[in-house]
Amino acid sequence: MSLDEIVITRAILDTYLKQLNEYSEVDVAIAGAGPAGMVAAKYLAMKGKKVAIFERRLSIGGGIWGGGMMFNVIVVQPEGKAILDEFNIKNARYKEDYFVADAVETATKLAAGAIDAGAKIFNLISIEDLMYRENRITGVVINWSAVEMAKLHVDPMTIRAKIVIDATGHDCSLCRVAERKLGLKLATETGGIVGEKSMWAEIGEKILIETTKEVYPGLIVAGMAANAVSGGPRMGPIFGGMLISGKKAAELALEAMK
Ligand code: 48F
Repeated sequence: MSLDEIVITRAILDTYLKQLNEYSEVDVAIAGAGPAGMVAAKYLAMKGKKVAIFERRLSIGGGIWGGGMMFNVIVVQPEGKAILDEFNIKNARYKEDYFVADAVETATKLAAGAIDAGAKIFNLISIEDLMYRENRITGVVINWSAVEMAKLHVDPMTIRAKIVIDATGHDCSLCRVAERKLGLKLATETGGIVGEKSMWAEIGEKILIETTKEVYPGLIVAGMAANAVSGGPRMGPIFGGMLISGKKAAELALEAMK
C-alpha cells in the first residue's frame, strides 16, 4: 500500500472545509466546550437541532480537567448525578448528597455524549463578536484562536444562528461583546454585566438556575458565565450546577425556537 502526503492533505482540507461550510448556518451556536456548553449541545442535538460548539482552546473540557486545585475529581449533588448518569459517567456517593466523579472521564464523556447526539465541536476557534439584526442576536463572528493570540490583523468570518449560547465560563465574553460593542440592555439587575462574586458554593449553585436565561433576544447565557453576568458567586469544583445549567439552556433554546 502506498501513502501519498498530498492525498492526506486533500482529505483534511476537503473534509474540514465541507464541515465548516455545512455549519455556516446552524440552529444553535455555542461558545465554549466546558461542561455547560457540552451538556447544552447534547440535549439540543438529541432534539434534532443543528448545533456547533466553537472552542477557543485546543482541548475541550474547560475547567473540568483539574477538578479542585489539580486533584482531578469533581463533586456533584443529586441533580447533577442524574445528568452524569445520562452521559454514562461513573460516579460514587461520597456522603449524603455529595457524589464524586473522575474529571478526565467527565470531560471526555461529556464531549462524547454531545458528539454522539449529533453536535459538532470546532476547536481552536474563538468567537470574537456577535451578529446583531433588528433587536436580536443572529449569529457569531469567528476567527482562529491562533490569530487572536498572535494579535494578527486578520478579518473574521460569520456563522448565522437562530440562538447563541454564551458558555464561556468566568469570561462571559459574548455577553461582554453585547454590552460593550452593541450597548445592549441585558436582562440583569443593572441592565449590564454585574460581575461574579467570591466563592459561595451553595448560593452559587442555587441561583445558577435563575441566572441561566435569555439575557437578550437570541442570546442565552449558561454555566459560570450566567453567574458572572447576573452577579452570582463562583462555586469552585462542584459541577452539578454547570450540568443543570447546560440542560436548562438547551430547554430555553428549544422553547425560543418554537
Ligand atoms: O470555563 P468553562 O469550563 O465554563 P463552564 O462550562 O464551567 C465552569 C467550570 O469549569 C468552573 C466552575 C465550576 O464551578 O466555576 O470554572 O461554565 O469552559 C468555558 C470554555 O469556553 C472557552 C474556554 O476556552 C473554555 O473551554 N471560551 C471562552 N471564551 C471563548 C471560548 C470564546 N470567546 N470563544 C470560544 N471559546
